[in-house]
Amino acid sequence: MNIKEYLKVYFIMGSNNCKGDPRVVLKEAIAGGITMFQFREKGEGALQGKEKYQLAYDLQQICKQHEVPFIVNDDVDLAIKLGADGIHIGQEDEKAYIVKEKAPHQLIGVSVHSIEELQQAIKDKADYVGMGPVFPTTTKTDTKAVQGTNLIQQARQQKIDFSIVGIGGITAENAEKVIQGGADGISIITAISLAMSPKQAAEQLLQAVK
Ligand code: TZP
Ligand code: MG
Repeated sequence: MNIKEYLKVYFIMGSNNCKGDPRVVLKEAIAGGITMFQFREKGEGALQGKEKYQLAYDLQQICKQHEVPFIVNDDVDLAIKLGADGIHIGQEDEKAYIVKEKAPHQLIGVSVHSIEELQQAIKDKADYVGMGPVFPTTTKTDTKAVQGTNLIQQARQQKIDFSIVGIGGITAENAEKVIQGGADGISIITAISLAMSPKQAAEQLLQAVK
């Protein structure tokens, strides 16, 4: 499967995005059809040290059992230690080309907010970029301005055929807009992590991007 297929329904989660056990949420989300998973343990009450490692390990095992790629957010050392399938970094993290040098066999994802940042990510040999927030979100408080699908559309107008996933406030109701805007997939936190049924939520999101 290529990266654009993995990006279709890209679920992101850390322990503070769930009410219950994140392991249970992830198993349900996988049963619903998510195509890739990112462990993003940050913000208020985030686990640290051994506890963080243990949760990451458990979630990675669940992904392995179901052949879902497992990506680690920010923490390059953790990603390398676990032998994760990939690493996702932001603009304020280590530079993508340095991460690629450290982890040449892992997928590298970068959050970008402009065409310049997109071009840089491509130069740095990233494998995909995340663009957002597409819609308003309360999950991440230090986001850039909401931009709809403008930047994604701009990239496509410039014939940039790079792998792009939208992020921020995406639900089954608005997911189609993101794909129509030119994204290869959607990445979501709370529409799955806080759903009454993460399985059903994932199914509906998958349906919306098909
Ligand atoms: N980056 C931009 S918006 C966002 C991140 C990590 C949060 C997305 O969360 P949700 O709950 O899907 O809006
Ligand atoms: Mg980061």
